[in-house]
Amino acid sequence: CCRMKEAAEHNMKMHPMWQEPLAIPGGDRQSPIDIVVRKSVYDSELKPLVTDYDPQTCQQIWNNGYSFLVEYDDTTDKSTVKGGPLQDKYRLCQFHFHWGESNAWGSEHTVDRKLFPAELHLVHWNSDKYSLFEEAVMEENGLAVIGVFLKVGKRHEGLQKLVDALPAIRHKNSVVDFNRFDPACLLPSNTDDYWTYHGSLTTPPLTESVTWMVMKQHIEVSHEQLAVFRSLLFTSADEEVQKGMVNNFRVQQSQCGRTVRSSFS
Ligand code: SG5
Ligand code: ZN
Repeated sequence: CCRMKEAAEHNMKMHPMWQEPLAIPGGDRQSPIDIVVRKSVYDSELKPLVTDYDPQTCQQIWNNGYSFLVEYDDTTDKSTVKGGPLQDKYRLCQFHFHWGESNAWGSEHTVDRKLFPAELHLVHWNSDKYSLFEEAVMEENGLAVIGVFLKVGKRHEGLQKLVDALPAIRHKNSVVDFNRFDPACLLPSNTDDYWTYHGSLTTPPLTESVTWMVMKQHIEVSHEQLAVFRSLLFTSADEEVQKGMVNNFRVQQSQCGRTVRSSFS
């Protein structure tokens, strides 16, 4: 664990967004990790995930200098996930992606060390137990994140509406209205098969409050669509030296004795 923690600290110091010194939490439940398929444990109690998203809750898309986030109105239970490994109902607040400068890497999680060119994260917070994201983010079972791997292949129709909005938020801190986007269109056709484990946020505050649910099935997007992700910038319009937004993933963290469970055998 310790060596991985050092590596993570090094990675954070180098990070464009993570410029301040950060208190790292305990460190034995950090994300992302490599999912070792033959070490994952099939759990027949793991139910299918139930997502119920209302596209009307989609509000805006913004470049936060690390990724682009599609944000949802989370003041009511209109867009939620339950089931799977979850005891409670969790509300969608945003989704975002991590990607590489080339198609050879970019994902945060890996499967048997296999890297994917990008990874989607749908971030939800426990609205049965907490009343705000900010409250849930500190707590055990506070957050639930669905991870979906992206592979390069044919163009993804659902993703294109998003891709078309990206030129308007090229620079850090730019925001535009973005409405009626159904995040369900980005899920693979089979959401019954997934891996789950207890982990953390992969960006500050790195809190160990996340139930991760990583889909076994990937989605396909075109090289051209990923190229538009890569045309975004880490930097704001007034900065002299502009930096392309690529490789916005955290280094892998140690398993530290955790078990990854699978919903499928
Ligand atoms: C938290 O973690 C952060 C996100 C961050 C994800 O949800 O939220 C907060 O800290 C809100 C107070 O950051 C923001 O929303 C910026 C305000 O997402 C990103 O920075 C985009 C990558 C990271 O979640 S993750 O563990 O699924 N990668
Ligand atoms: Zn993420």
